[in-house]
Amino acid sequence: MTRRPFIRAVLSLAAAAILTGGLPAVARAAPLPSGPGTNYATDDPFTAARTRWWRDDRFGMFIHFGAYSQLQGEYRRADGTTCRNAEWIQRQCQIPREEYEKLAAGFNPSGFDANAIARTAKAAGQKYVVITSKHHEGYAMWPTKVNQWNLRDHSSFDKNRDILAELKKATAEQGVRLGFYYSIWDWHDPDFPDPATFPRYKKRMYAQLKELVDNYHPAVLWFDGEWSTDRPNNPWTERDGEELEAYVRSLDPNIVLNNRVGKRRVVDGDTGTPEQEIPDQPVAGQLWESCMTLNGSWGYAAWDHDWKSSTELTRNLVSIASRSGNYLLNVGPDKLGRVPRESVDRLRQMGDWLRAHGQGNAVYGAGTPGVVAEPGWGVVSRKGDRLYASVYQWPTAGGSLELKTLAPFSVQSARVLGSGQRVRVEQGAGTLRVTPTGKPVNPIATVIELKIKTPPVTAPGNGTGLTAQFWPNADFSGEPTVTRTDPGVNYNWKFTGSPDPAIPAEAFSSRWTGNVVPRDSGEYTFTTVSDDTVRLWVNGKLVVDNTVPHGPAVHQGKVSLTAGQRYAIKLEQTERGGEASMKLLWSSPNTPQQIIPAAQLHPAS
Ligand code: H79
Repeated sequence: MTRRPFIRAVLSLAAAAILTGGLPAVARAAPLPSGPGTNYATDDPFTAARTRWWRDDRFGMFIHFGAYSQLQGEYRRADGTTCRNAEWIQRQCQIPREEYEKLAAGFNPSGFDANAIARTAKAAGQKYVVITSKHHEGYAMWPTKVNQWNLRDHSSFDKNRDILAELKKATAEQGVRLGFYYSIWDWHDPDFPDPATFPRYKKRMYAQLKELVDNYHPAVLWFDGEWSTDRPNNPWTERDGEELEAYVRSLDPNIVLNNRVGKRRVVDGDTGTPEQEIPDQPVAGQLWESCMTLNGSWGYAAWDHDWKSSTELTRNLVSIASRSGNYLLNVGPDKLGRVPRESVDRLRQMGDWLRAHGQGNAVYGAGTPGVVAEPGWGVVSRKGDRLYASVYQWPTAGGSLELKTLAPFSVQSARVLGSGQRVRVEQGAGTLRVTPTGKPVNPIATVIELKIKTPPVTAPGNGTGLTAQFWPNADFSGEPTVTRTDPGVNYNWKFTGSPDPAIPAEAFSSRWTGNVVPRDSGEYTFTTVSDDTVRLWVNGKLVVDNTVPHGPAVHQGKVSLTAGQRYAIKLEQTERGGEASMKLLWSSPNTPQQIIPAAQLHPAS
């Protein structure tokens, strides 16, 4: 991205001020990247320094707090009947706008204690907090200058308080990061539902996001409400997502973004967002984070006593970490801003488990084990040369725990965290039998740590990338317009971008050729993220083959490779209109999922 000359920046600022009709201008020091030659994939989130903390931290606190909290989950109509919901209460209970505004005017969360919340997160072992800055109701929880529909200007709350600033300070003091949820869908802004006026809403949304970034420097922006609906209408499109993602990255390139910044796809943002569910294996092509409630509600609901047990919650966290995901676990403060005792207790119990005997090693900085399959009696995570077997069903006396091995390794030592008992380990063909000799340490999960040794990496790699060729047509006809060496295949061209300024965004074809050299031996999974078509050959074998034009799609193929050997590789992609992307990742028992790095790739000779 090149910088505009200063004078043009000043002119564009002035123009923006005129266009927004007195609203805070969306200040742009540089134009947003777009057009042929733009690649929206700024780095590989699986390995980038930017996402390092997020990939290691694994456990965050979600906070749903808004004007809806004032109702505490129940709306009493004039006729005496009641209707129950939490953060969707305005819509689901069809509360008239004027009445909802009247209720919000009485909102006074005087008991909101940022220090207590930050301490609760810390005690739970949660390393980051994501709080709703604005939910679907459109009510801003900070003193935004964009409108009056916010906690300072439309409430009975202390005008001198700013709960997001309080939370920023309190979390920083605890060494916990802070991020913001922001709903694209907005039930309050009259310009939102009409495509004709939607651009005016978008300007206000951009201005609010700039306030959030400039004033609070969030580590995460967690978008939501990006889906299509007609009650009320949501005009948000993939193109809007392309622009918003570029806009947020222009405000602060370090922010971790979820995929609801676009349309919740593998090519949107940095992180996938399974909601109220846990994938049963690592998500292909994208980092991921499961968000879940502690009971059945996001916002506070006085009637919801359906609390999950700390056993279930802790096992969820350990299971998620063993599949290289994060857990964003929600609390909903009541109308005074107080986190329910039941939530605090459960979080505290999770923290107790994580702190005890170093069991947190099974979670923080840990991920999928690679060398063993997930067993039926618990889960196994891995951190470097340690496997952490979190045992949910402890074997009866003399019984053993079986693991199916997926690659060769030896076990150097084994111990039960928090117990001096001996652990017998027998390695068979394709199996590992682990036999503890004593009692489990605790009923949530008892962790067996195995120190392992994998074959040494004999081919660290000295490659530079693949030969890349690009044609300004969708069928590889004629000579390529551009030939170069690409350090990896990590492209998210979306609608406006393309491989090169000389390649038009609407129709092109791409081919990468050369050799791939694995660092170690084993079965490699090649993953492509592509749009509109893809074909991948490894060692002459066609392992991914989809020539039916598609939107952003993930395909996988497996190939057994030997360390240090050169294998011919060829990848083809075509763009036939709309969006385009092409990413090439791999994983193996000892290689976590990532864009295939340049060091393991060699151009065609
Ligand atoms: O912020 C939380 C939820 O309010 C929000 N995302 C999380 C993080 C969310 N929005 N939608 N959904 C979750 C799922 C949508 C469910 C729906 Fe319905 C089914 C919308 C309409 C029917 C649930 C049930 C909401 C209203 C009735």
